[in-house]
Amino acid sequence: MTSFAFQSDNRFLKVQAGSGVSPFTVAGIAWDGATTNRPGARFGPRAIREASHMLCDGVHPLFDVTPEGHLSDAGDLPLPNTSLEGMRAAMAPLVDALIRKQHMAWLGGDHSITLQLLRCYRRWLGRPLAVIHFDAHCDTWSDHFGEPSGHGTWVYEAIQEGLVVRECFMQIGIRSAGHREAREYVRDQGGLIFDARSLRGLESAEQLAPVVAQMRERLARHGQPPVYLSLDIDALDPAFAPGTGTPEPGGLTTNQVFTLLEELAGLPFVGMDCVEVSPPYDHAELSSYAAARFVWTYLCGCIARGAWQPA
Ligand SMILES: [Mn+2]
Repeated sequence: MTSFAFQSDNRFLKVQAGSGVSPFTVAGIAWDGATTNRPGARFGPRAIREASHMLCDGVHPLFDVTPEGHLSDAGDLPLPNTSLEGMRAAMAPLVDALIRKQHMAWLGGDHSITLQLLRCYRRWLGRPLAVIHFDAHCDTWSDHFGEPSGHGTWVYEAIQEGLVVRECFMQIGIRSAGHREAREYVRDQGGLIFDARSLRGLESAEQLAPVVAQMRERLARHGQPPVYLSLDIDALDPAFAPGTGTPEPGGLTTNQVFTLLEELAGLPFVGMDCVEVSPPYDHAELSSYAAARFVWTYLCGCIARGAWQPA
């Protein structure tokens, strides 16, 4: 497979290269062929890795751990730069092999990658997943401007395909314009939506405690399914993350996301992705730094409080 210029040979936190050598592994999915507005998320993995180097010798201030010694970087998946279908077909066996060996954190890429990731996890785990989904957009559209699939359809498709526990699909930060049918789809299916409006002014652990409690209660009530975290950087307000393809003012603060990631640590997470970082539209690398620190926080939370590991 050709290695494209935008693919990264850098490593997250400068950890060792490779897979199957540590309990946690990062991999990039440098593909942005399904973006609606501004492209550039194919450069995301490279920029997030670069930004992560700020954290190389860092011990997390809350979790008191460092991913060093727990983490490796498998590089960017060698994917064709062709159609969405072609990319997903090439992605499937690579993802299947990686998730069997270690707990993965995926660096996007646009949000269309998440559908194929969920298909692989669903097949591997043999049961539907809970999803915690940070995003400005509901991603529940039933078509992508005439195409069956894109970066704004994966939630609809994941629910339709039975990849997820409907009642345990939980969205945070939603505020995009759209018809009621799409906006309320997850709630209509039994899931939870904490839209950006309802989260205004809630930032500390105390203020967000009712949100966290509701999420934990929902998971407990449905047999504590394995949890997948999908974090679209555009959940943040463009003031905090301008480098993204479809920015929506009125979003979350970085502190709101950090508080939620910290308070949700210890859930049976099986993996995560951080998507839609588009470095060409970034300023002062704000979005890449936020993304790197979110991934780092997730990994430190998993190391300190426990998470799912392949048997
Ligand atoms: Mn989005």
